Amino acid sequence: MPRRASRRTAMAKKLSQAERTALLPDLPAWTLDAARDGITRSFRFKDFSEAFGFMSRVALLAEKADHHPEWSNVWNRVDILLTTHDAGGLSMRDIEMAKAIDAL
Ligand code: H2B
Repeated sequence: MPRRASRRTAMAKKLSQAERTALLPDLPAWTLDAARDGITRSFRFKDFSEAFGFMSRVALLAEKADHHPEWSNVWNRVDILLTTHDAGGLSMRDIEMAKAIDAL
């Protein structure tokens, strides 16, 4: 079994309304995307090099967590959407990834 597959214990579950109400205030920079049932944040950097450096650090976090962002980059801007494909929406894995990204 690949190492990263064994790192996840159970399939993530979508967060309940009560869980969202409790958890989202800790992520004030993130916006709920109702259509995708995920959270989004847009980052701006000095230039492409800074933006891509940030993306490299997020990529390392994502591989380690086996949880990957949907994102796009245009020069100094990085737009990120976090949603859990296995759960079909927002899960604790997205909250944890958003906190890890905020901490970079
Ligand atoms: N990333 C996200 N955002 N959601 C997932 O459900 C997901 C993932 N599942 N990264 C992982 C990979 C899964 O496909 C692999 C096989 O573990």
